[in-house]
Amino acid sequence: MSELRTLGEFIVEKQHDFPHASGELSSLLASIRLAAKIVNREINKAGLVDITGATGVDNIQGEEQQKLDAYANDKFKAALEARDQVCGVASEEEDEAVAFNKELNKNAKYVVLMDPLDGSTNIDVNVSVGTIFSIYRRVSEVGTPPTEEDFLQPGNKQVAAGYVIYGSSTMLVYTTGNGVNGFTYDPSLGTFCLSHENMTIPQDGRIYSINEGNYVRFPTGVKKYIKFCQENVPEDNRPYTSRYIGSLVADFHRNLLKGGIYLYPRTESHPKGKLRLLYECNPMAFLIEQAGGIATDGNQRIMDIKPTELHQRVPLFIGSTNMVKTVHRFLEQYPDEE
Ligand code: AHM
Ligand code: MG
Repeated sequence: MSELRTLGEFIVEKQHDFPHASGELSSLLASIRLAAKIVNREINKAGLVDITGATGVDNIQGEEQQKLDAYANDKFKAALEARDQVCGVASEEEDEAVAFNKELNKNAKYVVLMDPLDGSTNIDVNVSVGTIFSIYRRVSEVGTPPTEEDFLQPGNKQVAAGYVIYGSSTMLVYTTGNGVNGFTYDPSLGTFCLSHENMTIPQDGRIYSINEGNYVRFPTGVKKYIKFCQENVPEDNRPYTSRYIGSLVADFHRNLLKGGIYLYPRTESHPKGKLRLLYECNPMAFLIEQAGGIATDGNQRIMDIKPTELHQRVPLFIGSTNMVKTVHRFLEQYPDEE
């Protein structure tokens, strides 16, 4: 790891990748970096102060909101609103998209979509959680409030996406469409330092990540794929291994480094899958493609799906290219009646 290259410097160094947006995107990423540090500080105190547990409020999707969910949402929103690049955000924790109305945000060109604290049910048990973000250029006219159209763009229009993983160390991993780079937080310096340059995912992997508790409710093709992993040995002669943390960010991060596949298919209780297209699937799909992998809903490329609603859910198959392709073969071979 090079302590000599900080995230801030790296962003500025790379800003020529954006001829029409040089300083703006850099400043936007700086607000995400700042909010990540604040949330990281708070997460590290979990257990010491009264910040774990539920708020007693459910979010729009009927899921119990955790105190840190609400905290992270507020901090990311505030950091983005405090600068003049973002005209509005959509968040997993907000019912509707939020338009920033301050004079400062009037001429902003970007919208941000985020899952401020992914995997938050893991906080109380000291397991890794994360923040996922996705950045788009608005399509509506600058100077007017953002519209639904700005937030419902397909993933292939993302200009940047990334995540922060609050794990055994805290990392920020992002892409602006020119590869994926990872930065590890050094708390003694208060700085993210470049630690994982130009991250790529192996084409083949050995890890499959899926909530097998839902096995009987999976589509037949997915069941067959799981059996395939259990009964076969990859060419390198080391058997497949099952790893599931239940924090998408953490499962994704491990698979990105080691090679693997993460699957969240439709189930009886979640007939469209559980994960949200805009806050979770699209940003992760952008990252995985930039790292040389693929992401689909079992049928089509995640980033080509035209969103119809903010909190839309889709099945997700994401990771090493050859593993996702193998799942597809099983899904085609064993189609279920819908
Ligand atoms: P969340 O955004 O409400 O935390 O839900 C998303 C999480 C993912 O991080 C994780 O992979 C998945 O839900 C786990 O779901 P399940 O418990 O159904 O396996
Ligand atoms: Mg989530």
